Amino acid sequence: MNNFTEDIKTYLETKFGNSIDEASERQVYQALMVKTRDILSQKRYKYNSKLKNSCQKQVYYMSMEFLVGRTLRNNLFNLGLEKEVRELLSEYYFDLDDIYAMEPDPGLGNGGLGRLASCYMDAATSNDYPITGFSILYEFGIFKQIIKNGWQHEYPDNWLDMGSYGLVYRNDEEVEIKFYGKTTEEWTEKGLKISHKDYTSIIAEPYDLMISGYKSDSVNVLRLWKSKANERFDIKLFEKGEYAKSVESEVIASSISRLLYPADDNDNGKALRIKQQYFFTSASLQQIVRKHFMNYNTLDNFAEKVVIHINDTHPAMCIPELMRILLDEYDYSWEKAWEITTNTFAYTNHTIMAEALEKWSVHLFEPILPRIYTIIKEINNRFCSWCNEIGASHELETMSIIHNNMIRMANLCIVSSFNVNGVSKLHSDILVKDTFKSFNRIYPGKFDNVTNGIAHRRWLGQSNPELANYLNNLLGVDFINDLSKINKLIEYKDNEKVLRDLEDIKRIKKTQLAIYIKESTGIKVDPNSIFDVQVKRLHEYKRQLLNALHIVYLYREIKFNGLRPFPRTFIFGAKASSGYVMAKNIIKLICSISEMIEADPLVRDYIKVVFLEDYRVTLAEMIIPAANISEQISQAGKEASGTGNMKLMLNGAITLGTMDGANVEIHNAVGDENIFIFGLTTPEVNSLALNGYNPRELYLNIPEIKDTLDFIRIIDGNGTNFNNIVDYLINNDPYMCLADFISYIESQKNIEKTYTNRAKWNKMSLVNIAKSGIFSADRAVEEYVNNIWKINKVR
Ligand code: 26V
Repeated sequence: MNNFTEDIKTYLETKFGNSIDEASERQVYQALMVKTRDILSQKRYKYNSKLKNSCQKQVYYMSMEFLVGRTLRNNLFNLGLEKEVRELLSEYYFDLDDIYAMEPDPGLGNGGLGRLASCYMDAATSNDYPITGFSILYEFGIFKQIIKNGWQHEYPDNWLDMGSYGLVYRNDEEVEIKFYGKTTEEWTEKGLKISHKDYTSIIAEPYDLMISGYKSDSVNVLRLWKSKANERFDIKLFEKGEYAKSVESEVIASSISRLLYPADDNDNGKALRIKQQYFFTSASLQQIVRKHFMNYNTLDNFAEKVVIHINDTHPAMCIPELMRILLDEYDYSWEKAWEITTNTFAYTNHTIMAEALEKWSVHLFEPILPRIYTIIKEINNRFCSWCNEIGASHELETMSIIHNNMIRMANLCIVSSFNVNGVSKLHSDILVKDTFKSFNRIYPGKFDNVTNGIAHRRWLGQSNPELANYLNNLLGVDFINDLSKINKLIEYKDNEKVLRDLEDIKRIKKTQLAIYIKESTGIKVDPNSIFDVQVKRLHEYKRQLLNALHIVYLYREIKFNGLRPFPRTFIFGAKASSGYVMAKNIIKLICSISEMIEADPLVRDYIKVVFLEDYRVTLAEMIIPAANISEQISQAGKEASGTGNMKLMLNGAITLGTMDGANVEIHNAVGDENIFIFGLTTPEVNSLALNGYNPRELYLNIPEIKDTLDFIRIIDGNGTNFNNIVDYLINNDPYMCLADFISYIESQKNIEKTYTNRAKWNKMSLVNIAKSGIFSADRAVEEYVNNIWKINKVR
């Protein structure tokens, strides 16, 4: 540690010519970022040599998204350096928390899928598993959301200006990626050779982000690829007189890693998205194969030493890319290449929402990636013939990879992977019984489940140190190392003092959040009120609208029917895809309800609505520890798992949820009496849809629904009205908000009643914390390791 202190001082002196007491916060920030990265690089070097010597199997985790969150606090926490650094800085009147706050939150993802990838990198590293993440170094991460007059506006997130200090540029490992052009076949002495001509050449530059493990010697890497034009290639073209073409590489290169697509619903017709996908999968695969060949001088044992995990279908082009490399660059036969490929890949499905299941039009795809397209076509031809042989041809309508001139990426992944998993028990069941049931018939045993998990070291250890320290002292077990030990807390479920202490800690976190809310929205909220939290992407299926309907219902009850409820603060955080009109209208509605309440001297003493702008990892770390209620109210069967539900539970919030995704498993863990479950179940939703769902009838026959919807028509959004939303609910209501409305408000009443019995509430909260052990990412990673990856720890 002395060394680290000295290193910081030396850096400040040599880099800025300042002693630490002359340094600015900005300089101290930079020094800490760079020096922490250097420690990790050094540790990485040792870890790497162990890894090399052991010749063990490794995992490569492919994901278009990693929501890493701020890195400095995470790294200092993991390295056990936080306390010392804090002391050093305070000697010179710096506050470490202010320094932390200078780091941009790298928003290289949209939501749960990207955050999950980061939780798994953290957990696998803390448990000493060899894993490398691959993604894109987006110049602009997910947009910054600003709410103006209730409407979402998007601004670029230029995170690299302050965020690049943690990255290591590895210019020794650049690779070339080829787009467009045409392929030709030539007979050579080695047989039929495919060559790719007249292509546009792009260079992928690797930047490494070190991932530290908690109290461990392991340092894994998240490799982020940045695109740049291939200058050598340009000059050649230029010399050949193809001036226009020489600029093409520049144009494509400058766009590929420019921005993260800020959508998690569909990418129909986006050529740039195809290029992004191929760019990072090709770069990663080329590097993996090259490294393997250098180590073993053969690729025959590739699948024994390498497992490549595909996080949703976005990296699916890994599959034809590995085939291409094996066939065209290493002269493998189709059969041998296919055997290696199908033993290498494992695929996780994260959604059954039809819009989000990726499909590419052949017309768009083929010109961009001519060779990759012919390989996919051949995979499909062989798959279809095989289905004919086994008598499954009648199911090709759903199973074939190319259908109606569209390439169905999930089908490609299922056919080509040795394992396919869903992300919660319910979701995995739906995959085999419904979405992919034909595949399950022809590939028995290929499908399984790994319920998601969260990095509790971040979501409790770092974001709620008050609770973490308290539990540490109380339980005397290292649950930060092993979350299953948190179960010991259950022994205190009737201990009044412990229950009161937990309530006090919650109050501290609520007070901290209340200060932030005041600063950011101007709304003064009471930490004694119930903090009712719904934070997640804005989607119709997640039903933020149902939550809003309940608030309007309460508003009316207070205003017109004399209801005097226990005070409640409804807290929302949600980004909408930039082109998602309904989602943006729902944000506007929530903000307008908030204003309406604030303008009403009677109602505002009982309920408050705050919409916190720019929901992101850093904000989640502030909101989640302060929550009393965790709203997980998606239509049953739609939320694959959810992971916010787990983070909130771990921090003592009680779930108000449908039987959807991992809520089902939370319900199982805590028991019926420690959760609020409402609404239709998945089979009920399905049969209602089948028999014809009629929301208008509900509107006409149920006064609570009618009054609420009629009232929404007269809410004034500063010139905007919400008739469109009301009409949508009455005429269509695709996610059945109205069908679940009465059940939802009943549960909400029950919550209020329960909350006023503080002892009972606190006990429920304690049980939730105590039972959260199974939702640790350590458990999930262990399941991936044992059931799918079959890898060992680095020793
Ligand atoms: C889909 C698409 C579609 C094309 C446009 C870009 C894009 C970007 C992301 C996605 C991902 C959609 C799937 C997804 O986010 N699933 C979520 O995964 C979480 C982790 O498993 C899970 O907890 C959530 O329930 C699930 O919605």
